[in-house]
Amino acid sequence: MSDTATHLGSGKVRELYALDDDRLLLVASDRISTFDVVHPTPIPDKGRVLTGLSAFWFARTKDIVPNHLIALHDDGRSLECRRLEMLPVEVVVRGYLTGSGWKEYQRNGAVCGVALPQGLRDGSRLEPAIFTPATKEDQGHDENITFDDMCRRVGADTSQALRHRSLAIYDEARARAWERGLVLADTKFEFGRVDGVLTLIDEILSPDSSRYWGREEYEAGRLESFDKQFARDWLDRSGWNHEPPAPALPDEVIARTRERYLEAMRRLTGAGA
Ligand code: PZK
Repeated sequence: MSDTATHLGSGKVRELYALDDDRLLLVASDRISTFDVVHPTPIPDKGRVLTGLSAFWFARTKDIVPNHLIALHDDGRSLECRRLEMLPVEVVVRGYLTGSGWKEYQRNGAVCGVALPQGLRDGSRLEPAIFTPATKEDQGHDENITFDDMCRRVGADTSQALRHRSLAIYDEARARAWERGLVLADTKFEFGRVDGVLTLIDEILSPDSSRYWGREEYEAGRLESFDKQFARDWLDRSGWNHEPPAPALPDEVIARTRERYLEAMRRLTGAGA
């Protein structure tokens, strides 16, 4: 990294630096969070896997929507990107009903104002996938909003363009993931604008910005995080109450979790199509 980079902020597991007025550096650490709490023990190679996957998907989707990526740095875990004006919404595309979408559906029969058929279950595949925007909250969890709410915040034309492009990227990624033994349940995108051009930013289609399940497990009826399930299972057995501080993970759990990240990378980016 440049000696003169200015630290702009920290996410739970990432750091953001300004290189100059026009360029940022997004650095993914090896830190892992579960139940929203960061663990004291890193997962070796996790930052490199997330950054590599994000760069892979930026390259494969650039014809659907331009993105902020300038270069993947030699350390493998830093992305140099264009600094631009962020839109004040995040967008989630869901091709499977689970998590907060499943909760909302059980209450309302709809998610973010999108009505869904009756009788769906946790994990039901959605065809077509649904576009579910949310506000970005400084503290606490992002709040789901309807498409009309989104239009009031960022404009109707922008909202329609983001919906169309987000769904197109998701469809492409879901199809590839499925062929390669993964279920891309849902994923979050953030966008910015530069000279009026909508541009995809942040990291995309990584296991931290997306929910990936194993296809084999899914087809057997199990909705298990492809990457974090070993850690979650061990934590459940440990009796941890999900309050900070998070316990250190044992070496065996670290090694198996690391292997899952590497396997996700191999499946999604590896040779054979
Ligand atoms: C930007 N974040 C989130 C990420 C953090 C915070 N291309 C861009 N232009 C301007 N701003 C951002 C981006 C991007 N990407 C992203 N905050 C601002 C974030 C990682 C660590 F602390």
